[in-house]
Amino acid sequence: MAPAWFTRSLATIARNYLKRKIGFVGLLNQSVCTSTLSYQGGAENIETPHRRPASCSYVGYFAGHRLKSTKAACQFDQLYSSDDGTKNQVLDFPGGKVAYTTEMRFIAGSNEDRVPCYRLLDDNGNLIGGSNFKQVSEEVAVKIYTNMTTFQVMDAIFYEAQRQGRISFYLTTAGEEAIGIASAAALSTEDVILPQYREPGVLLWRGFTIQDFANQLYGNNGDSGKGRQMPMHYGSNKLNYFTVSSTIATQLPQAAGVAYSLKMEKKDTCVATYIGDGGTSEGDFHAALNFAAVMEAPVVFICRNNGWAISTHVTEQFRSDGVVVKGHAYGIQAIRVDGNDALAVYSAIQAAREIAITEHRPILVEALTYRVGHHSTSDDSTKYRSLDEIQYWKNSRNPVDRFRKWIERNGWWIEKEELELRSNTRKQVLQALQVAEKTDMPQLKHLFADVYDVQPPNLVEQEKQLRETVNRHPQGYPSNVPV
Ligand SMILES: Cc1ncc(C[n+]2csc(CCOP(=O)(O)OP(=O)(O)O)c2C)c(N)n1
Ligand SMILES: [Mg+2]
Repeated sequence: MAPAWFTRSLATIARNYLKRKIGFVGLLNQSVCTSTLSYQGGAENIETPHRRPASCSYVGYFAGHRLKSTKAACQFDQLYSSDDGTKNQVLDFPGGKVAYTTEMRFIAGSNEDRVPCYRLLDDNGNLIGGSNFKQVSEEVAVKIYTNMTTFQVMDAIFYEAQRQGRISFYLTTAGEEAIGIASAAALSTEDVILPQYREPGVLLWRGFTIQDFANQLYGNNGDSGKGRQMPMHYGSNKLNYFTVSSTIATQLPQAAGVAYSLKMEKKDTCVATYIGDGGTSEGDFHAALNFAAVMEAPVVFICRNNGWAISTHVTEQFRSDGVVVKGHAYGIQAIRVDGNDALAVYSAIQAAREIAITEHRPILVEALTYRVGHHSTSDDSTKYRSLDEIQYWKNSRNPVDRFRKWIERNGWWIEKEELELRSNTRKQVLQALQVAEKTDMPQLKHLFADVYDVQPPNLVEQEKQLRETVNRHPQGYPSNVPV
């Protein structure tokens, strides 16, 4: 009889052959979503790395070209079996008893099927029957929607302001509005946020005004950061929102530390920290997950997997089934959620928060979404992805439209309110830009303040040198910044 590994290899060859033949259909099968909140873990199977051409079909977008499409027994479960007659013998080892086996078996790097994606609303905003979810009140649902709409209007105008040269840099959140805003709705305002950079929706939810956003983009006297950060690097002490850091993933180990301190202080709060798919390749991501798991820190790691890290596609980013499976390696419960379904995001984050606080443990949430805009105003995403792909996500998988259809069907929202909201927001944003433009800039001295109680000699020297340089070359210094 052929050994088990030989039979498995033959099956793999046959599957690969079939996949090449049925490719497209197989990919469709993989993008199926589910609506249960009880998933505990899993992994996938991979084959030869495949470079994804920019023209690749958007239908199989998250299916990944290296993943198998056929159904098979979960190899993950096999990890725990030792059905070879030696199961009664165990090694007593730190962390628990380990069963012996005589079968030489390498653990599969991945599973056949991809981890399902939790969703509640279909693409047309219909609530999927039998859904298991945290109820949302009319008040919260309408606020989620009005925040998403306000954000959309604000985002579009700020982006245009950058194109007109009025501000130096901008990043849109288009396509990912639901993640920031619905997660903020599920959290308490006492929970501490350590953001990446595409979650200003959390700030909007917590009361950061349109004027606050505009002031930060201009770096004027109204900016609580006193103009020391690039545009988009929002922060608010009052709203428990750490200032954005450009350096990818540094917020994650910090979030584990903040969460640990909340636990030591016996606070009934948690930390929510955000990261993009690209950031999960940083060492900080792995250190943070491990640290949080070992220290049992109440932190919800929310990964916005939007398929791209600037121009790097996810299939070139990792070979695992996305991010959700990485929780298992660190002993962290994880869930994959449809990031374009605000109701599912709200429900999953609320459940994650409850577990984090009551059980003192971290949770990993992978939200599948799509960045409809360019990475930033320094990027042109049409150079590495097709217009069809962008249009598909913008139109057919739009998170804001989907949620609106649901609240309209519930009788919570009507067209008239929509028109008023958009027109009022537009006026407010334009007004905020004008005010920000006219507001004075912070004095030069602020560049050297607020880090040390007493300025150290090197900073004293640097400030002196800068002032001398400004005096020598006044024409090279911006006239609107008071010395
Ligand atoms: C440590 C570090 N490395 C590289 C960069 C440059 N950088 C800025 S954003 C980014 C991509 C991050 O991935 P992701 O969040 O998935 O990107 P997005 O979805 O926003 O395009 C990179 C490489 C950085 N800011 N910090
Ligand atoms: Mg990304």
